[in-house]
Amino acid sequence: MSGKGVTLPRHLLQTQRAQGEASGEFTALLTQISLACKVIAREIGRAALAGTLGATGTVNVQGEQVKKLDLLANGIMVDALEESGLVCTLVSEEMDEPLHFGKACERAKYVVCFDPVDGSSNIDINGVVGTIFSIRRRTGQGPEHVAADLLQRGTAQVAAGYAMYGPSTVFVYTGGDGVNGFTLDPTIGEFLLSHEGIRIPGRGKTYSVNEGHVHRWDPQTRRLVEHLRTADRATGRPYSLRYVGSLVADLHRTLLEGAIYLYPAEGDGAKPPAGKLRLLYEAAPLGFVAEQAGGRASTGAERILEVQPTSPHQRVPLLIGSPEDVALAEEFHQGKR
Ligand code: P6P
Repeated sequence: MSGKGVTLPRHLLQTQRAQGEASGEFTALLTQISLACKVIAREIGRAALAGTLGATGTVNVQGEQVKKLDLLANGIMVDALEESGLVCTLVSEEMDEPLHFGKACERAKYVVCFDPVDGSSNIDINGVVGTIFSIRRRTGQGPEHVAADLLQRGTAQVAAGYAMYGPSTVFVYTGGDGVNGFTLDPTIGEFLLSHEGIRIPGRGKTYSVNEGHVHRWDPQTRRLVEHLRTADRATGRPYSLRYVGSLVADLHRTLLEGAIYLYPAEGDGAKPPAGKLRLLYEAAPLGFVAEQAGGRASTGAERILEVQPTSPHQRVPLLIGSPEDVALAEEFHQGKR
């Protein structure tokens, strides 16, 4: 699937020209995000030697342990996006409030939502982690644009993707015209096209979920997982369980091999069941990528890209992957099986 040395900037320019996008600002923004991901990859690669592993001792707006690399990567993304001059507002998992670049807001066209290091619980054990980003266009000028800009449905995304820091560093994105993957060639510091036109298989052979949480699931989710685990040669079951605990790693495998990743609503009896994953900078961007690769992304009840956000750090349940597998999961979720 090699792209014969096509760099990300060259691919962006070719795609933009084909789509008649003359401004070059979209290309510049994606290139700037990819630069930030290269710097994050470098920091992750040397963290054990630079003393940047481990936790900061603080918790984020989600109440989760913040790792040193979470903050380092967040700063790298903020600096890169501010330097671009193309972004008005940022939403990050690591920032309680949206960040507005006052001067840039006078002319910048874009809003970027991102998770600088997703799966950071894997960092200290040298596991795979990733950066997830989502790009939307601003809807208006002036202070009232904040809510309108940030709380747009996933269908308003103009681009989305992720970097995956694994045995190789991969950059996967969609601009609404299919999904392409690039692999970092560290000898030249460029992302080269390596996975052109990614298409997800109609169904897979694995399911990806944290089975240790089975006691928090609703009965429909338990029945779905039991169904997937039950041997039935005619329907290619049982599926195998694959769960990294890093959404980008689990999604990337699902995208390339087919299958389903699910993080269902979880309840502990005290509070109503709720999702864990964040809509603006996890579910919506990956849902855009999945759909553009021929897959699906759902809360179980509705298409992820149609969910109307109500707050920047809103969480949702997520079923994402092969269209047939997600459709099956929805049937269980909706009590049709
Ligand atoms: P659990 C990481 O915190 C994350 O947001 C995703 O990357 C990952 O899939 C999920 O949460 C893991 O959550 O509850 O299984 O540890």
